[in-house]
Amino acid sequence: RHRQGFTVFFTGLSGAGKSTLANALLVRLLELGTRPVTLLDGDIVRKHLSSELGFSREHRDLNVQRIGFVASEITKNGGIAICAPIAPYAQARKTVREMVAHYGMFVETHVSTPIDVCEQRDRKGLYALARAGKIKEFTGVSDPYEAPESPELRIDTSDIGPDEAVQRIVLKLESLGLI
Ligand code: GGZ
Repeated sequence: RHRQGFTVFFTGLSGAGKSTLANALLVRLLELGTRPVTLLDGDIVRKHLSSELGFSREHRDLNVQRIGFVASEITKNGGIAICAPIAPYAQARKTVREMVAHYGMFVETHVSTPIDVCEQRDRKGLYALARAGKIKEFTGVSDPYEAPESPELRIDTSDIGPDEAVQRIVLKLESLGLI
């Protein structure tokens, strides 16, 4: 049982709640203990794997590709990868999906919290800086976000809290026979 690995890939705007959900899901999956779990959070990857990259389309795509490669290796070896980059471009997400799907399920989860909510939260003050023109190419302000058309899951964190969101993801993983 549970021999096959899988990847949960969160995508959404800055401040949408990707990291919060990814961390809560990590805790839950570790409790279940079915497989080793690896979290590839956006800022951790940026620090340790993509420190030379900026936020042009090319650099974002390369960043997302690297995350996808690591996730596919984890999936190949029977583990669980949880990824949480913005990943604004549909084509890059599709490439990652194909890379992972070769070895196990790719559960794309769109964290669809509307931009006005993200901007009202503005926990790191980045939206204010972006509006003031002090951060260029900021997703949702001066750079695109291509929302997924048919993700496995869509979660708006202005509707539900992290516990309920994690419960929904767990139910999805159960219905897919993954846990
Ligand atoms: C978007 C930016 C930018 C720009 C810095 N656009 O909320 P955060 O702060 O902690 O997470 C965001 C993070 C985005 O990095 P990712 O690797 O997830 O992006 S991508 O998937 O597109 O490669 C944000 C911060 O970096 N940040 N400048 N211009 N977010």
